[in-house]
Amino acid sequence: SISAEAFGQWNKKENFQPRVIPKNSEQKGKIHERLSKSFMFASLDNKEKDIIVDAMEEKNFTNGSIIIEQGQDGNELFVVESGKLECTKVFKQEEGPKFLKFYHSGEAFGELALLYNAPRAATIKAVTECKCWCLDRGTFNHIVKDAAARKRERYEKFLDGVEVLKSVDLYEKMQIADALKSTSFANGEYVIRQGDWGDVFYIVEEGTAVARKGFFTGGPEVEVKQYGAGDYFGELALLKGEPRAASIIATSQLKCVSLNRKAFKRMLGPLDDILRRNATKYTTTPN
Ligand code: 1OR
Repeated sequence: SISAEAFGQWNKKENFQPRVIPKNSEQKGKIHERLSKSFMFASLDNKEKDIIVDAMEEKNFTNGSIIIEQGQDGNELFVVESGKLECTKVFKQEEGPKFLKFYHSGEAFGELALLYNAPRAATIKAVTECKCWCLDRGTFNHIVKDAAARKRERYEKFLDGVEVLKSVDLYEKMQIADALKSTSFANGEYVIRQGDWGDVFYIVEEGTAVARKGFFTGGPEVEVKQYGAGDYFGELALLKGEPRAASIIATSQLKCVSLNRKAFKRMLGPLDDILRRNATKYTTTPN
């Protein structure tokens, strides 16, 4: 039998009629492209993406318009098509607004009020003429919200404990969470093979692994490093555009979260210096 509550949930989903705002195929193509660049939408399947595309409404703003005002209720999320917007926040009334960041084409804003049913956490103002795609709360709730909120919740504590992300603020960590994929490996399995081309960066979520390196072609692999929860690997190939410099092998049941090259560049770009500095500590001779 099915509980009343579960039935209610299911019933609500079945009855949901997402809004459909007519668009030509060029507009649809543009939105698809923007969605694929926004980590919150990138993991949706094609059918879900189509629903989002249909529900999006084009909105144009003149330079100087306030699109979101801190403290107000919010019912829409925006994806930037073109133009530049500025995000500011008042932390203390007496100090006035502080600049947080700019938004450009492909980026989304206004997600917090929808994810957490909270007032707008910051103000967003157009600083050029802007075109945005705007998604209503109903469609967001039905298609994106649960999965996104679960993912953020699941990774919040973990990412907070990752040493290399110490300088990254919580808001940005939650965007990293949107982009993370989780992968498991058996004891003894190769996660990375020296010499391969690689596009993925890993952080150990649970378990252990080692790095082994062959110092001449066909020579034996020597263990050069050990990894546990919170440690990362796979950054060198992404930083330097070179083949994998070592093999990484699971030494227990291993669970990792990973970022692809695009997400790595965008989310961890600001950590470039730290990652490069840390990499100079890798031993260059067998020990
Ligand atoms: P919203 O629905 O609250 C304002 O409307 C939007 O500003 C918010 O969603 C985000 O999309 C965007 N803190 C709060 N909101 C932010 C922040 C932010 N950055 C962008 N928004 N930061 C933390 C400040 C302590 C991030 C700073 C990089």
